[in-house]
Amino acid sequence: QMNEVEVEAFSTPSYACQRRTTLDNHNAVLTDALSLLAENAELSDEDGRGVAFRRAAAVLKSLPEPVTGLTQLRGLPCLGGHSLRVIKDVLENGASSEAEATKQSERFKALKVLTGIFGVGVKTAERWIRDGIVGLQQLQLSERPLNRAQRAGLRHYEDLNRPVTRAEAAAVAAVVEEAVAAVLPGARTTLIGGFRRGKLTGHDVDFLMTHPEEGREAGLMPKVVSWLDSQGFLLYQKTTRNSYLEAKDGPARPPSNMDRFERCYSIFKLPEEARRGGEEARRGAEEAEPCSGAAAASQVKGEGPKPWRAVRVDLVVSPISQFAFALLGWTGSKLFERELRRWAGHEKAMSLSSHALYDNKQSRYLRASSEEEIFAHLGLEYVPPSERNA
Ligand code: DCP
Ligand code: MG
Repeated sequence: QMNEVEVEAFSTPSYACQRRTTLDNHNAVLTDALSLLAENAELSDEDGRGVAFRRAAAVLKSLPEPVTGLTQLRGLPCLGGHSLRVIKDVLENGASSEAEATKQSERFKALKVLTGIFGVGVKTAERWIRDGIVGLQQLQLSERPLNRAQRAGLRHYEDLNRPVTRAEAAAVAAVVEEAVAAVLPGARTTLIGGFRRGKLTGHDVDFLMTHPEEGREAGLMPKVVSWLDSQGFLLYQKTTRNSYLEAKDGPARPPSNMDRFERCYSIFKLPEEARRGGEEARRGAEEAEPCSGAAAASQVKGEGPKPWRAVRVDLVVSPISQFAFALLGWTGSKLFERELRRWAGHEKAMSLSSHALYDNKQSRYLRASSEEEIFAHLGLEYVPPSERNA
């Protein structure tokens, strides 16, 4: 009996936005298993189950120490029966048999490969799998009609499935900043998404652009895109329109994740010298003079690696009046965002979007010019980006 009380139970608040979750995860083996099952559920059109696994993983990510026994988890929120069975399995056997079986399953493997193509969603992947297409070669041989995004996705499959590093993100940032400065002096560019949270790698690089004078941001996106295109930086781009109009007395948004900012989904062609960074590239050119001729010649002959890589880049534009909401809404993590909206709705009778915060009781919008103010409106302690890694 004495032994059982020795290990103290953890305790934690139930919404991820009430917790501080750094990248320092002490329970990676457990959260990897739960995240894999979440991913499988999402790929199987079982979003409810997916969220349940994501919430369970997020609770474990926020713990200050590794979990060693199930008794420590008593009283923790978001740990349902299924998640607890997975955790028990890992604690007792070193791995989750369900996660391992999922990883090995032909269906999961095929869904991963096919949805790994930019422009291919679960529905399309499932249709292809039903027709016996489970890999890239089969897809190419099948001569399925592919849309422009999917053709680009297939062409750059390898690059786009290789994690983007911080150095590469910085190189992309330099290009985007140059574009913005060229087309609208005074406009501001902010790195958002995972890299703003301090992640070392990402699947893409996300940017938010605005101008300190309301309205001056209008038309910025097409100008930036055409500058980038004219400089040869774009392998693919699709811009979507801003259709957000603030209702006079309605809720902030219909219950949807889709954002109505002017947004650009793109694939950048990032030159090797930009990836190495301006400074280093310059030094390299001075010191390596004798070799550079040979390197150039081998490239002309089609030898050696290609001197660039494809990188997924998302650009978003917001008017300055919505900037804080956009910044908060696009910094993530996805679960942190979902939990913020759930907290706002369920605990505060407010609706939060990447555009605004609406108070349903007061029937009015709550203004904010910083993330800190939004947390305050929501009655939450401020959580900095590096601690939003739920
Ligand atoms: N976002 C969101 N809901 C979505 C899509 C995006 O809340 N359906 C927000 C939260 C994300 C941010 O936008 O953090 C950027 O989306 P990404 O898919 O790029 O996710 P991350 O940048 O966090 O991770 P990574 O790019 O490393 O996969
Ligand atoms: Mg990202």
